[in-house]
Order: sequence, then C-alpha cells, then structure tokens
Amino acid sequence: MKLTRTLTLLFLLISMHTMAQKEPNYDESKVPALSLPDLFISESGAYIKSKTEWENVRKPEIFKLFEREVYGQIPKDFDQITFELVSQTANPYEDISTLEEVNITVLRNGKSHTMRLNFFLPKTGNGPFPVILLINYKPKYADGRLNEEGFWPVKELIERGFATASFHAETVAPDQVESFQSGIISTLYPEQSGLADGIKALGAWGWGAMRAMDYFEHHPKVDSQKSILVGFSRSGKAALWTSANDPRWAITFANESGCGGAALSKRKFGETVEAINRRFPHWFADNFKKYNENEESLPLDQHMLPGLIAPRAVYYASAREDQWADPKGEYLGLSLGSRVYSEIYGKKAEFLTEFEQFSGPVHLESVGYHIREGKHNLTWEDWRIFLEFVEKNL
Ligand code: GTR
Repeated sequence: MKLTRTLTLLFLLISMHTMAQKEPNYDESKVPALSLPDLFISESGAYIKSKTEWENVRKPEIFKLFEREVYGQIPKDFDQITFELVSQTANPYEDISTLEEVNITVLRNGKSHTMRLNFFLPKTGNGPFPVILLINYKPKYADGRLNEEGFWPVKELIERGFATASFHAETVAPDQVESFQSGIISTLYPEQSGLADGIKALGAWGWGAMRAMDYFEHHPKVDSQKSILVGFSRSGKAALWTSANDPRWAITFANESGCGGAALSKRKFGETVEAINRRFPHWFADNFKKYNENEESLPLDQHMLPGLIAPRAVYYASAREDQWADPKGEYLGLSLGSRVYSEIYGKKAEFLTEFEQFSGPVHLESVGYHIREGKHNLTWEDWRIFLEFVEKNL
C-alpha cells in the first residue's frame, strides 16, 4: 500500500516535471521579432568602420562577452608540452597512409595530463601536407578505423592529399555532468571550477584542439598554416569557440552545431538555451544559465561569433530535417555575421539570398554554407561539399 502511494507520488512528480519542460517551437510564426545587438556599435556607442577599430575595440569586446556569458575562458598557459609517438602503423589504409598514435602530455604546476591524438599522414609525396582535425565525441569513431556514412572519411581525405587527425573529446574532458572535470579541469586548471565564467567540457575540448595544433606546428610533414578544424554538433560548437581563441586555424567548419554554436539563440526555435543547459549543464560556463528562458537579456547572439574568426575562413552546414538545430537560425547566424568579412575586410562575402530561396551551397570568399537533405549527422555529402569550399579558400 505504502509502496503504491510512493510510486503514485513519484509518477506525479515526474509528470509535473515533464510538463514543466517547454515544448520546442518549430513554428516560424511564433519566432519572436528579432532584436539583435549591433555588430558594429561598440559599448561606448561608437560606430566601428575600420579594421583597426574592429580589431582593437569591437572584436575584443565581443570576445569578452562570449567568454564571460557563454563558453568560459579557455586557459592558454602551461609549463611544458611533450609528444610521444606511441605507435606507428601502416594500418588500416596500408597502401596510402601511416597512422601515428601520439600521446600529448601537458604539465602545469607539477601536474600532468595526457591526451591521445590519432594522426594519419599520406604516403604519397613528402608534404608538408595541409591538415584536417576533427574533434570527435563518438566512441566508435575514435581510431579512424570506422568510416560509416563518412563521419571521419580518413581514406578520402588522404586520397585528396590531406593529413588528418582526431582526438576523442573524452581524453580531455568526459562528456558527463558527474565527471567532466576529471580531465584537464581538475588536473591542470582546478581554478576554473566554480568560476561563473570557468570553462566546462566544450572549452576543455577546444583546449584539446589547440594542443593538437601544437603537435602539427612541430611536425615536419604538416603545413600548419593550412590547418582546418572540424566539429559536428556539440564539437561544432567547441570548434567555433576554439577558432575564436586560436588564430592558427585557417578554416573552421561547424557542421549542424545548432544552439550555442551557429544558431541564433534569440529565435528560440528548436533547442533553446534552457533546454541545452538542462540536458547538458556541463558544456557551457555557468553564466550561460542566466539566460534560460531569458534569451532577450543576452547581450550578444551567435551572429557575433563568425566575426571573431574573421578574416580566416568559416563554414557552416545544416540538415533539412535537423529542426532541433534550427537550420534557418544557423544560416542567419552566418549570413548576418559575414558582414565583418565584407564590411571590415572587404571580402566578397555578402549573402544575397533569403534562407527560404536558395538551394545549392553558398560558397563566398572565406565564408560558406550548405544545407543538405536528411537528419542530424556528419556525412560524406557534408564533407564533399565542404571540400569544394576548401579548394577555393585554403
Ligand atoms: C543534441 C543536442 C545538441 C547537439 C547534439 C549533439 O541532442 O541537443 O545541442 O549538440 O545533440 O552533439 O549531437
């Protein structure tokens, strides 16, 4: 009897909790009228027109806003970094490439953390090769031996003359609320814990990408000036913030990065700030939670992110059925943000077409976008179209 009552109470509590969670909005007519912060009006009210003003005034202001309110501060300092080649093999693509499995060990304040990088080099030619890094969070693709649907198409990339590498996000910060700190945060950067603008998992993964770049820079067969950073979904968000922090990436590709990545938060379409912070409280800085169901008061939006990467190239992609990631919000984030490329850097980067009107990829100078049919995934089709952009922009 008592058990039945307890169970009924539990059931009631669970249903109340579920009801309290808002249904996502997929109706364009319910999207609020957008009032977005102006890219070019500085905090002191000045209108920013020149490259010097942009780089000295407005860009640092916007960077600080994202750092404080959204992603947290990626730490840049450490005492030592070492690279250890743990194994070198011709497998799994023995005719065309070599796989180097590398331990990257970073020392800070007497503590050390090791992350693993899987790095494929073409066998044809001496290089130096342009390099593509994928921030991976799917365990089954960790070693590059699996290539279902082209998630990490190592063979195809090697055949096109790229070196390519990937690290598994969990070797830097586990993707769980209970344990995300047990990677670099608790070991190397314990002071980040508990800060309202401290990094969580996304920032830690970005730090991992930077350490991979340290490896590329020291590798004689890599042309690190031609390096491409790729992320999908949660790692797409991480890739964008990484590139905003680290100017060494020539091209940054965020595939279906959605809320907290490419898509405008203030549209509240599909995944919202509240929804992402509730499901993944260990991704963004604590400050971002202030904007749960309160996007209006965000002092920024995602259209301000591409400008932190400019003038280096940036590429977004969406999938038509991936409404949760808000394809239109992703397109707007980039098309509005591309004004930094055209107005400050004088590039041919204006998006001339409304989201509803275009079909093929939009490949402009240093800025590109495509949408494909289908669901949320990183597929060979995404890579293939992206590589056409790379050919013109690397
Ligand atoms: C979704 C999540 C997104 C996105 C994605 C992923 O369910 O709500 O923010 O990051 O998963 O990483 O696969």
